[in-house]
Amino acid sequence: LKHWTYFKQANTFDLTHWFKARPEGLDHLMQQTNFSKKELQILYRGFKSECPSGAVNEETFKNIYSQFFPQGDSSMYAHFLFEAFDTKNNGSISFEDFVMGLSIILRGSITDKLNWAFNLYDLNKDGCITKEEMTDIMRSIYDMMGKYTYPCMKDSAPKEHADNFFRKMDKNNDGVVTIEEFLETCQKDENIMQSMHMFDNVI
Ligand SMILES: *[C@@H]1O[C@H](CO)[C@@H](O)[C@H](O)[C@H]1NC(C)=O
Ligand SMILES: *[C@@H]1O[C@H](CO)[C@@H](O)[C@H](O)[C@H]1NC(C)=O
Ligand SMILES: [Ca+2]
Ligand SMILES: [Ca+2]
Repeated sequence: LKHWTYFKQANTFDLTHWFKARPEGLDHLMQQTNFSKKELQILYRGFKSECPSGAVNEETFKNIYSQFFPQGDSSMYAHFLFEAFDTKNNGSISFEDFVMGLSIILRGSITDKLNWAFNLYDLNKDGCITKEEMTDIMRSIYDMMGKYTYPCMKDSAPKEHADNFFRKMDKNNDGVVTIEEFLETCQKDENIMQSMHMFDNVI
């Protein structure tokens, strides 16, 4: 989770500003997330130093992201991730959106995490994952990691990864993976649970 380590290193401390504007803010966030007051303060410090306006737009998000993956092109994956964090779908991630997502990723139950991942992979947010969506996600991850990281990687690798995903997940063979299929397969399959850790490294 190198990104969040980076956020922790940021050094402006300006929590009072944000919470003054919403006195109920801190208690509310402590109830909504699994972060302590101290952790929220550290996260806020980092957030505020990257995004003094108090919200992140997609361009800023992509810029921050690209610093972690200088060897590849992270813009597509950052775009998908942005849409998963931007729960109000209005082009801006507030501090609340940010910590809510982060809490699920870092402190949520397995089911919370899987639901979050499903929503990320479901690019058009229509409730099911198509093979095209999975291929696009895989391609964005390969692009981000950089082609040179995988000397033998073929251009067909993202597609093969997506096909493999579908062979495991699409139980009724109707061409889409639903949340029920996703949860059922993930919870039963040790390998998939392992590969979810790949997700830990790129989020
Ligand atoms: C998005 O919505 C949030 C909360 O409703 C608001 O604070 C923010 O200004 C909005 N951003 C844009 C770009 O409309
Ligand atoms: C907090 O943790 C509990 C237990 O793991 C989980 O059920 C809950 O959904 C989590 N909430 C968030 C927002 O992470
Ligand atoms: Ca979809
Ligand atoms: Ca299906």
